[in-house]
Amino acid sequence: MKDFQLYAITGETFHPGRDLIEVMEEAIRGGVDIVQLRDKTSSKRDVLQKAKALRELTKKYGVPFIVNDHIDVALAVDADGIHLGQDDLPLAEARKIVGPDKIIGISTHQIEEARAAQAEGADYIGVGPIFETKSKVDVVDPVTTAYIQQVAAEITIPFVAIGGIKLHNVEQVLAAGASRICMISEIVGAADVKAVCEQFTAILERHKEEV
Ligand code: 3NM
Repeated sequence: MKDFQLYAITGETFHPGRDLIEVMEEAIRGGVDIVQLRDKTSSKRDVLQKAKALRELTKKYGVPFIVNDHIDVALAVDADGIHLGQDDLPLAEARKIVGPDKIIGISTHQIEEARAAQAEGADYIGVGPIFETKSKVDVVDPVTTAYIQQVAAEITIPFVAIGGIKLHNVEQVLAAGASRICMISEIVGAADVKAVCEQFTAILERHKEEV
């Protein structure tokens, strides 16, 4: 898969009154290079409509588009991939449905899950929640940057750090060995979405030069 560094997940509760597509376009223009639609509450029809609009947007900018959980929606709009949690369809069954060419990402919260995801053929894994977050219900306790260090030392597929990442703590995440970061609230809840993404992009670029 095409590599990425700044991953934005949708979270409409963080931008009341603002259009989803407008917010995500600002994020992409600020440097977001992969987008995930994550919607745990809307009807399948509404998720499909949002996915269609995001597919069009991401295609326009050449940015990969991932759908969380809804494999049928992902296939219907020809998304680039799907993202699955530990309680969603197992990777092997999902792979049978989407075929060899779609990206499959898996959320992991401990090294055993990371090892399993890699062994089963995940294209990337999520590593988190690094810090406390209110963006995910039933979230496990923060895994801290120690989990990033563990994954960086052992896992060879791309991994992205997630959960409570903010401008003020992102340096800790990068220092622990992550080179890809994923956020909901700090990006889509920002007063100036593009400006925040530009700041993250600059930090990531600076970090790349340092390592
Ligand atoms: N997955 P925010 S943490 C969607 O640990 C999600 O797998 C997590 O939102 C995981 O950037 C999380 O607002 C929420 O903290 C991320």
